[in-house]
Amino acid sequence: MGNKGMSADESVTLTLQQVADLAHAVLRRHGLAEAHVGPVAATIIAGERDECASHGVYRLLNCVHTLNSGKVVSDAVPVVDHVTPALLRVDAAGGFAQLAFATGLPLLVAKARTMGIAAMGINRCVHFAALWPEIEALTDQGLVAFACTPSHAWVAPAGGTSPLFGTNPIAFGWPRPGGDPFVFDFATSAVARGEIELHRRAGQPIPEGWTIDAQGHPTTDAEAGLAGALLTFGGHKGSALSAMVELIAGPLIGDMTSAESLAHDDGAKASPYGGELIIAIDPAGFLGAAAAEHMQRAEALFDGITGQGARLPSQRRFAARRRTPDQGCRIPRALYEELAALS
Ligand code: NDP
Ligand code: PYC
Repeated sequence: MGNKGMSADESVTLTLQQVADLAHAVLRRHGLAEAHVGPVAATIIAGERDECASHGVYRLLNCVHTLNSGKVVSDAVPVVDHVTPALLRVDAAGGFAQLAFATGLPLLVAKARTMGIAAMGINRCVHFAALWPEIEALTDQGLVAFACTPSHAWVAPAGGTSPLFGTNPIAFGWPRPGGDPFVFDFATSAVARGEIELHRRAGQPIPEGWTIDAQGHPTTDAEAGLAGALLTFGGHKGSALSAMVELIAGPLIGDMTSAESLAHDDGAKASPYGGELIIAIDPAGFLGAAAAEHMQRAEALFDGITGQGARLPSQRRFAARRRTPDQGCRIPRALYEELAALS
């Protein structure tokens, strides 16, 4: 759900600078340490710039709630552990994931270049953000990237009716010569929970197939769906992918599943807590000097998609990114007023 359908009365338009000022002011006002303010705000500003409303300034409400409920360490100092030549861990020490990611990024890139492939496990982090900013940080370096993280147990496995999985996003990026990277980033639930929350705030019904209510019946009522369970995308296929995220960004890196994250939350309704797995692959690892030639060959695949009128994932986002610096970002007036009061 974007913010495009709103009337002028229902929305305010902010410049990107105003979005940035608002994000910084809200985070500082609620005690987030200066080292975290920039990285956390950056993902929120990027979300608004790319018209990803579920992970733009709306997320400031979750940040403030998580800070106020003591469920994030506001001044955590991430610690990097060089595990093997191809593996590193970053202990986020209970802080937001963004600073931990930024702290580990240079070593992840260096290891991927040396080993051809490298993986970074982030542990003990609070994760509320979209994954594509992290993916783009790697494709910007010419690396192929994958990332995933569990969240809170909000999603029923296919065939079941009780929340067990998180909304568990998976994201992938492929660097492209001279253009925007190929990036997809989506929840393994039918939709991110944040999207349903936006529908609830706007008093709008949700499409069939997103949720079931607490009695296990399909519902288009956002409130009832949030109180019940989200469904996975693609039935058993999304369900298996969601289980994979639980495993490889949970027990495999010694961190929490979504059910454990929700238990740790203990009713606070703060952002999810646990781990994230990021994998970086250097095309030169397999291909050496032939990397450029084969990356160029991959372009035929993208041409084959767009050539038949289909669009690439992230194409909408990149178009928004080119537009918002001039046109600004439209934000629901009620949300803006709530955030302005928090700043
Ligand atoms: P969507 O279902 O909207 O899917 C998003 C992805 O699909 C984007 O890459 C999008 O590109 C692409 N896409 C959408 N429509 C099309 C189309 N018609 N053709 C081609 N590609 C398309 O998003 P979700 O609700 O599943 O997730 C939204 C965000 O929520 C993600 O960024 C995710 O990381 C985040 N999230 C974070 C969680 C966390 O725990 N940290 C948990 C769950 C979600 P485009 O952007 O260009 O439209
Ligand atoms: O929208 O599902 C979601 C979500 C969970 C954590 C961050 N976003």
